Amino acid sequence: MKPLLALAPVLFCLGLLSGCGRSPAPDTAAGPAAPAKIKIGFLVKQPEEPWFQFEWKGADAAAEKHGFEVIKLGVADGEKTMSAIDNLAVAGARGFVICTPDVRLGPAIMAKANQKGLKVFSIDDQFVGADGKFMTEVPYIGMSASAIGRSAGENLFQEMTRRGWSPAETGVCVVTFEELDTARERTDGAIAALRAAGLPAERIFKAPQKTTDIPGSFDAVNILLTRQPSIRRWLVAGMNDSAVLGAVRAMEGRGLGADQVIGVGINGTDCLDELRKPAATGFYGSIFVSAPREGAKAAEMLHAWIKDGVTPPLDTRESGVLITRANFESILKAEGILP
Ligand code: FCA
Repeated sequence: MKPLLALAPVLFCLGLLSGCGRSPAPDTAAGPAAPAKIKIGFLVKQPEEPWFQFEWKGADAAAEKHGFEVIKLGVADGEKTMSAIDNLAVAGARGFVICTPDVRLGPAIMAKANQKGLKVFSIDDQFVGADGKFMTEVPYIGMSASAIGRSAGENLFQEMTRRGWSPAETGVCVVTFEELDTARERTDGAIAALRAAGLPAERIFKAPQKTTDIPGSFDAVNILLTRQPSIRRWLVAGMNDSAVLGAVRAMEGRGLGADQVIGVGINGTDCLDELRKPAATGFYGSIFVSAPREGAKAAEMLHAWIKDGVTPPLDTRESGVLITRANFESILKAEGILP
């Protein structure tokens, strides 16, 4: 083991967590010390993405309300995930919520958590077992991925019809990340809705992204646009806002702007700066799902499981609603996302 890595739990313990490893304060003359708060971890694969920051916000609000503590950590890969679980155990956490960086880590995460006596609640990206099937025995909360994808497709078609574009002169760019089930279910849903609305299969083009961020989508869509230079009107779908934002940027690079591009993302949290731009862009809207609500629910269910032995439901799904430049502020204010 690298020396720094070996020191990591100790540094983590000393630096990040006050009270770590200490026994509860002794009773004082003023009365017995308050019982130590239950601690849970909340590990996310992409802490730089606003979606996950909003999940953390929701978890913090739940912790405040119910009197527990949340240790928030980014886990970009398998190694970081495994050491984060060790660190949580050292810090006295009793369980954790996790959006794993790789769904195939599910069995390894469960083995490590069981060894440390930690309860696990999975969020967004459902664990996949060695047999390739979802690990449905691990409690999970996430999007109704197919329905939300279909909603993106339906809204794309509606806006295309409103603009009077014909299917024959329109291309559909679907930014895909099919190795992740929730992503594939969303983009398959969008394609199914567009096919059902009458878009011909040969006008639908997949752009597979290598990484699930804006640069990953930008690169994938540039390849598609080089192959299809004659298409000058595009509908854009993808697994989340970042996928659609990368596509919109790539299209702008080819001179295709708000009049030629209709993009509908998913999440509704990672497009706020885009929707606030003074002039419209090709990013028309997003299917908003409440990240704070998901984060809060996951944290609350895990806390109740630890504290009172309330077994959480194994599968909880959240639905979504379209936001656009016209309505995002009022919807997100009502949801508590915007002040
Ligand atoms: C995945 C995506 C996130 C978000 C989440 C619900 O983890 O990477 O952007 O859409 O599902």
